[in-house]
Amino acid sequence: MTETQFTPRVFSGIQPSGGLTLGNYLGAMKRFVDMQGPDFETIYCMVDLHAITVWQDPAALTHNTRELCAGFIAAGIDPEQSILFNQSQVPEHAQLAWIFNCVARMGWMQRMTQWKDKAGKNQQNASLGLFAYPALMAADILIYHATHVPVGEDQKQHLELTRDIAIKFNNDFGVDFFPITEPVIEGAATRVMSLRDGSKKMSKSDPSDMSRINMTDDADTIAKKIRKAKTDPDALPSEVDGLEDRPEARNLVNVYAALNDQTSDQVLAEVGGKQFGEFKPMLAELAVARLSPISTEMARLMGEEAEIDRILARGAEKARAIAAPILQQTYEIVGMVGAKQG
Ligand code: AQP
Repeated sequence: MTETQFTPRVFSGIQPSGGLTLGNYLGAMKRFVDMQGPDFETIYCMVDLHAITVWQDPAALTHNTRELCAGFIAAGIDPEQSILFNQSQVPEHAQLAWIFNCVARMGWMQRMTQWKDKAGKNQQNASLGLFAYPALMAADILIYHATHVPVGEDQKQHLELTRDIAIKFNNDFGVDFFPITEPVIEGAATRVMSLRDGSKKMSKSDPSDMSRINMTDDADTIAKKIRKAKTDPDALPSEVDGLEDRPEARNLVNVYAALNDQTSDQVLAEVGGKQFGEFKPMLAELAVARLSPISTEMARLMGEEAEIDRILARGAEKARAIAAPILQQTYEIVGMVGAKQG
C-alpha cells in the first residue's frame, strides 16, 4: 500500500459506443455529478479509444462523442468545474497504456469477464485492443493519479485490475508512485438490467432498443418501454427480501429508487402491495420528469456543435497539463533516456 498523500481526484469515463442509456446515467453519470464539488478534482472522459475496440462507424463515433459530451453537461457536469474531454486528444493515455501492457500479465486479462462476454466464442477474431482494454482503463485512471473512480457494478473487476497494475508497477520499480485507487460503486442502481431480460445488463449495444431507455428517448417512448417491460404477475412486496428471485421486479424498483434519490426499502414501504399495472405508470411519470429536462438540454446543445468541440479541446488541454508530467515521471522511473520530470 502507498504512503504518499495523493490529491483527492476523481476520474471516470463513458464510451461513445452508442447513445447514453439510463444504465449509464444512473450507474455512472448521476454519480459523477454528485462527486463534483469541493472535496475532489473531477475529470470525466469520453473514452473514444475504448469504443473502437469493437467496430464503430466513423460518422457515428463523431456524433456519439459530441452527444455524450452534451449528455454530461445536460446532466449537470460543469466544464468550468470539471475537466471534460475525449480520450484520443490526450495521447498520454495510450502512452501509459503501453507501459501497463508490459506490466499486466496475460493471465490477468484472460480472467476478465467483460473480455469473455464481448469476445464471445470467437476470441480469435476479437481485436487485440479489446483484450488489452483493462490496461488502457488503468492508464486512464492512473495518468491522473486518480484516487476515486465512480462506476457501475460491471466495472468492478477492471478496477481491481487497475489496483493490481499499480501495485505491480510500484513493486517492480521499488517506488510509491501510483495510488491504489478506490472504486466508488454506490446507490440503488449500480447495475440497471435490460427491460426485456432481468438477467442481462442494460446496454447501449443491445440489439433490442426495447431493452433500454435511451437518454434521447421522448416521453411517449419512455412510457411505452416501461409499459412493455417484462415483469411477473405478483404484486410488489413491502420489503426488499420479497424481491429475491424476481429480477425484473427488483430492477424496476431499483430504477425508481435511484431516480427518486431513495433506497429500494423506502420505495417498497410506499408501493408494497401495488400491482405492476399501477406501479409502471408511476415509474414512467418519474422517469419522464427526471429525464426530459436532460434530453431537451442535450438536443439544444447538439445544435451548438462548435461550442461542444471548443469545450472538449479546452478540457483536453487541462487534462494534458496533469497527465504529461506524470507520464514523464513514469518514463524516468522505467529508465527511458530523454525523460525528464515535468
Ligand atoms: N446497466 C448499467 N447499470 C449501471 N451502470 C452501468 N454502466 C453501464 N451500463 C450500466 C456504467 O456506465 C459507465 C460507462 O460504461 P461504458 O460506456 O464505458 O461501457 P459499458 O459498461 O460496457 O456500458 P454499455 O452501455 O454496456 O456499453 P457497450 O454496450 O458499448 O458495452 C461505467 O461506469 C459502467 O459501469
